[in-house]
Amino acid sequence: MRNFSTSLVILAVSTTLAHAQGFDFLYTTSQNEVTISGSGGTVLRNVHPNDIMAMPAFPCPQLAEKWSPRQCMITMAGDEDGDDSYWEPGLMGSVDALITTATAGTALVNPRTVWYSPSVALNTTVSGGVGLRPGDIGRIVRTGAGDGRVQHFIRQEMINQALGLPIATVIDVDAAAFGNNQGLFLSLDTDIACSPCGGPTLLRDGDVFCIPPGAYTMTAAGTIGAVVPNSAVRVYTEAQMDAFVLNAQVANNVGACVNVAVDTESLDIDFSTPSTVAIPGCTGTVVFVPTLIFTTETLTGGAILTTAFGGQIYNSTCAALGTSCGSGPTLGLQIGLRPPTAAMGIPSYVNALASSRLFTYTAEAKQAQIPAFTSAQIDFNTPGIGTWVFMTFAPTGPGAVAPSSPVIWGFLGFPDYYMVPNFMGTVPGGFATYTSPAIPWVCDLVFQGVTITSAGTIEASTPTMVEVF
Ligand SMILES: [Ca+2]
Ligand SMILES: [Ca+2]
Ligand SMILES: [Ca+2]
Repeated sequence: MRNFSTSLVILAVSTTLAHAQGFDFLYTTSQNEVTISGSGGTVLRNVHPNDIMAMPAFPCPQLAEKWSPRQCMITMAGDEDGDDSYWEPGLMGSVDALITTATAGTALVNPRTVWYSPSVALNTTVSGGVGLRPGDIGRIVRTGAGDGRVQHFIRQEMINQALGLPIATVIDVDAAAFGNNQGLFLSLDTDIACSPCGGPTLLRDGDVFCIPPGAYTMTAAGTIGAVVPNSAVRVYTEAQMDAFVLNAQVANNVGACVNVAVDTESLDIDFSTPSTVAIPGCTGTVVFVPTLIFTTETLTGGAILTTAFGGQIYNSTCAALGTSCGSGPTLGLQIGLRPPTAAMGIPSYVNALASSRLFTYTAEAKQAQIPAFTSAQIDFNTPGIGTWVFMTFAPTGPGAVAPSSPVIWGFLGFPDYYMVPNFMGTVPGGFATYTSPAIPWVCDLVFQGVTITSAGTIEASTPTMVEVF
């Protein structure tokens, strides 16, 4: 053990953190997919719509691995539906919108600091309050009241106010981008008659609208505290989004040319093309619309487009993130996912997207529920040369949630550890599986890894749970 620990430190400091030019991306898929890397044969290869994926800018061609597995969300959320089981594979349905409030390309984000919108509401047994609804953008946090609480970046009620809708209207945010000085750009999942800036409007699911910087106030916590009623500005109609898609001349997963948007599914600010379009806002103001990266429901194969130059396939640091119309299907390889066949791309469209600078360190139980007297197996994706594996017992019973505490020495990875950790063993870096001794009790367990980075920091992996029945 001493030997392992010593070599871990020495070898870890001899490697360098990748400081890449260009942007790393977080994204989600609309369907189950598989990583092109195969993720070392671990369960981390199996991608679900409630897993958040990381696609680093380098190396080329780009790979994608899980960054926030659904097991991380499940651990953070606790037994949110009060059924006395932590394991909820369909938690939140899908992550259908993602934003980071850190300056893209500079600050690191983690699963506690990104903001997201679900397609299915997080239940409120643990969180209390309104929870995290499809019309909200928020995250699962620990507060003074405990773990499994929800912090909102913006609430459904405020979006309704900005759109001139009755505040209790049920909506589903399915695309979002935010810039500190640019505003909050959104798209909804269904058409709705509303009254934003400019009066009565049939807002389409393909439309993109903005709550401009002058129309909201930020709280000290960096969330939106209030909005001006009827202040939302439709910045692109669905017809304009159709035109961007058509102009991009991109193929879908069967090689057909895509010429309509149907439903705008993800948005991000395109910092690589920093031009803006000025459009009239309310009360004599002007809204400056940055170039937007976007995806639509029609972009099976996972192509990613930009509004730059009237609509183009977005170019990452490595390649165009889509196949040009007439050159075969968009396969999914361009976003690090494995196509079902050489001639057919992934069925997913990209469902949420946010550029950031990423650190990936994940854990996921091979099986979330195991019988007593069997071993738990935990798959790790470790940056650096090894992981110390820790385990703790989680509270049991309806509405239980595992208590976490800040990792005060970490800067890059998951910011919390689950109490009280017991050291279990080690696994090598990269993809590796930890196998526990047979567990002779009925219990709920949280597993988490710890590693030392090349920067000399001690970092924690995302947590994962195992229920022993
Ligand atoms: Ca449950
Ligand atoms: Ca949503
Ligand atoms: Ca939409």
